[in-house]
Amino acid sequence: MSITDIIRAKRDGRALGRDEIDAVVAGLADGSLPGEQAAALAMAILLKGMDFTETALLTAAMTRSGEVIDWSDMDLPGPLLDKHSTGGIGDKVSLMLAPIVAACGGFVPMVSGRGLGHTGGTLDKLASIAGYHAFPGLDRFRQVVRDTGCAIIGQTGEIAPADRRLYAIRDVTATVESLPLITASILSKKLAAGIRGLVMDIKIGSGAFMATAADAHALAETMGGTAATLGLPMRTVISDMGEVLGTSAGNALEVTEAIAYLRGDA
Ligand code: IUR
Repeated sequence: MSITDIIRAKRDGRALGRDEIDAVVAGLADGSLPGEQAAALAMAILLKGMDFTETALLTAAMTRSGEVIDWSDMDLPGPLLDKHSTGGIGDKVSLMLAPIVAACGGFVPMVSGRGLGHTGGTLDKLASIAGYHAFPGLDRFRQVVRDTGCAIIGQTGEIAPADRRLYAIRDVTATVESLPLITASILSKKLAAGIRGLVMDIKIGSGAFMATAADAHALAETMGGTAATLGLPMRTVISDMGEVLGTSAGNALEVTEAIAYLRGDA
């Protein structure tokens, strides 16, 4: 089986099998898959789609392409949980929710991204704190989650490296919008962080990355079916991003607002 055969199979609408998907992901992670072949396959997936089984196989392979954080030696006295938002202008929920879940006894190892399109990501907001160390290494990440209940970091080279490479290729080949690729990208990072439960907040409206309800429902269905196939408990919320959440929009302003809210000042 050559990579060209795999691209041709997907181009012609055939479902890919485990060996084919594993070969592609291995080549993405070790750099042996040329960018033009990864781009052609991403476009074939965007045009022909993937079923839940293929999307789950892709997600699992991308999860295994790097480190999968093992928490078992820490005997954490609560569940490992996370929430992910597709993002929108003034969406600062992660900054508030991670400490709230920690205060309730959960543990939140959040791997966050930068903004997409016109929306700012959680990592962009945290970067406005002078000295914030967003790439601390996995040992330090684990310690902070154990000691405080939550930590938010960026995607390091250790977490789902196949996703990092594929995302960079999607970004310049007009293939970001593929639902199976979005699903595998988000869920592989969550699974690599070792979580056991996820809330997925899919935003719609003028301040969101996805503008229409139909797109949001389609993503919810793909993510829900894939998470179920992988045995990850997940709930999906579709929520309105037609206006700023809270009172501020802008990275530093949103951090200030979130801190004031958590202190009970707002
Ligand atoms: N966030 C991710 O981590 N991956 C994606 O493909 C998108 C958002 I779109």
